[in-house]
This record gives sequence, C-alpha cells and structure tokens, in this order.
Amino acid sequence: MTHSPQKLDLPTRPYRRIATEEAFSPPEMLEIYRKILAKDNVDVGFKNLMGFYMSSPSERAQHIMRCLVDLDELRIAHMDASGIDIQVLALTSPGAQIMDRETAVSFIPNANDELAAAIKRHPTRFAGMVALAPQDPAASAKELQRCADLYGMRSAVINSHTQGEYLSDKKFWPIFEAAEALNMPIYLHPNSLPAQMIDPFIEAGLDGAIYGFGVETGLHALRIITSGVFDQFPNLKMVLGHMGEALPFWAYRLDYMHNATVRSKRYEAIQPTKRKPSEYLKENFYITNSGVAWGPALQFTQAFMGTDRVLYAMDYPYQYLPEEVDMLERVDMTPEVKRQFFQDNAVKVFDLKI
Ligand code: 1DF
Ligand code: MN
Repeated sequence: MTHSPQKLDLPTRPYRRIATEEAFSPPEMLEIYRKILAKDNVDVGFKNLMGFYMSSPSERAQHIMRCLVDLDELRIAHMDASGIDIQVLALTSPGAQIMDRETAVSFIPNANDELAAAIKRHPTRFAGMVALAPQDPAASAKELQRCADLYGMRSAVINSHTQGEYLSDKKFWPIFEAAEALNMPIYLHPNSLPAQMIDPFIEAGLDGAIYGFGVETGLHALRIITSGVFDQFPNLKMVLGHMGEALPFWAYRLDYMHNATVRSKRYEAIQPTKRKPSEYLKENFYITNSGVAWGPALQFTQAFMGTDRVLYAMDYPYQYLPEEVDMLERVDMTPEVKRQFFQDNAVKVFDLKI
C-alpha cells in the first residue's frame, strides 16, 4: 500500500466506514467531454453541469476537477482526513450517457479497466461499480458479464436518463435481465435534466443537485417501478442516493394514487402491478444518504426501509465535508444500526470482500 497508515479513531470504532457513491473521472472522459462541449447544440443540462465544472475558475470547481481524476494519493488523503476507510467508486455523471452510441460503447471498457486498475493498486481502500453505455443494451449486458468475470465487480451504475430516454422503456430491459442474473445491483445515480424538462428548472437555477437531480432521478425510479420492471425481474436490486430521492416521503401518496389510477384505467402506461409502489421500494431498493447528513431524514428513511437497507455515502468530491461524518456519527442509532449503516449493508449490497 502506498498511503500512510490511518491516523483515525479506527481502534475505538468496531466497523469500517464505507462510502458508496464516490465519483471519479478518467482524464480520457474529460477529453471526450471537451469535444462534445465544443460542438453547436450541446445538451443544455450537460453544458450547465460538466461544462461548468470543467471551465469555472471557482475554487469549488477547480477542487472538484482535481479530485475527480485522482485515484491515488490525493483521494486517499481526503479519505483519511474524513475517516472513510473504503470508497465504492462510480464513473461521474453523466458517464458515457451523453456520448454518441459508438463513442460510448468504445469508451466504457476503458473506464472500467481504469477503475479495476485503481482497485488493484489500492485493494483495501477502493471498490467500484461497472459503468455502462445504455445506448447499447446488449453491449451493456456483455460489459456487466465481462467485468464480473475479469475483475469480480459486483454492481453497476447508471446515471439516470440516457439523452431523455428512460429504463422503463423495454428496449433497455436486457440490462436488467443481465443485472438480475448476475445478482449485480444497479445504482441509479442522478444526471443533469434532459432537454424536455429543464426549462423551468434552469430558469430558476434549480436544475442541478440542489433539486432538479432529485426530481428527475425520483421520477426515473418511479417509472421503473410502475412500468412493471420488478414483476419481470423480481430479484433485481437497485440503489438510490440522496435518501431515495425523497421517494420514501412520497410513499403513502404514491400507493394511494397508483391504486386509484389503476382502478380508473386512466392511463395506458399505468397498468396493475403485483405489488404497491412502496413495496417495490422496500423490497427491491437500497437507499444511501448521499448529500443528506441529517438525522431526522436518516431516521425516517431507516424506519421506512428497514435499517438493513440504508447505507452511508459521502458523494465525494461534490460534497466532501469531513464534519458531516461526525454529524452522522452523532445521530441517535444503536451500535448495531450504526454498524449496519456505515459498514454491514454496504458489504452486503456491493458484495465487498473486506
Ligand atoms: C453534483 C452532485 C454533481 C452530485 C454530481 O456529478 C453528482 C453537483 C456530476 O453538485 O453538481 O454526482 N450528486 O450526486 O449530488
Ligand atoms: Mn453523486
């Protein structure tokens, strides 16, 4: 190992802290992004997200760009300084999903190879999710299998919509079929808003992680639920960040209105499902607290989902705040629940060999 020994309170803590939504970018991806950003008619949401981080002189943007491309000393120093033992890495949003299909399909194996190499360099500090190009569902299914076979990777990340298309569309279901067969959970991470919904958000400056991300990713998860994905793939596991993008808070109303909509045959798209929306949330999903270091929201989510389905995430480097780890440590949880939250649930969901 190349990093210095931990100077943390590890001996007094009967668990390791595992952060489960931690972003990185190969420099090669930023080069592809630069080419996309140089074109006319760039996607507005993408321009406002990665276009901002890649060009802004602000301290926040510069810091994030430095951290994103580092998978060695800088990142591990930040982990040590904030008491994070292990990061579960994910290709930063939007990953390859903004690229044209051909570019995306040829880039994705490189991104996963680079991730695997970083994990190999720091096997006690990093784990990672397979990145995909949903533009090609068959290639995505193959890439899941390749990374499982070659690298022992046990999960995947999809950054919400792909150029305005949703995984509720059956053309994408080969990805779910493969993920279920390989028992690899899919982390449904936010993306910038698609062109068809961004206007009223961007006008008010609310399209990003402040609110737009959560609205769109919550919508995406709900579309997956109501389209019957989990009736077709009952053992498929998905992960949502940001306290489940607020869906637990919506659960009662979702169940009531879903049932009312089914009964009145109001929409072709809303057909009966075997279970209630809240049941899929509780039985097919896991939720991380990424971006939300707030006791009442955490305790509500644990009460709704069960303490075995809520995991810790920092969202490094976008929300790198060491004091938030302490805030979460101070939330009233039994030692057993705290250990589930910081360690045991992540070990189980991401099948970590620690
Ligand atoms: C931001 C937030 C960017 C999250 C992200 O990836 C991201 C941000 C580009 O603050 O702009 O993953 N997040 O998950 O909250
Ligand atoms: Mn994130």
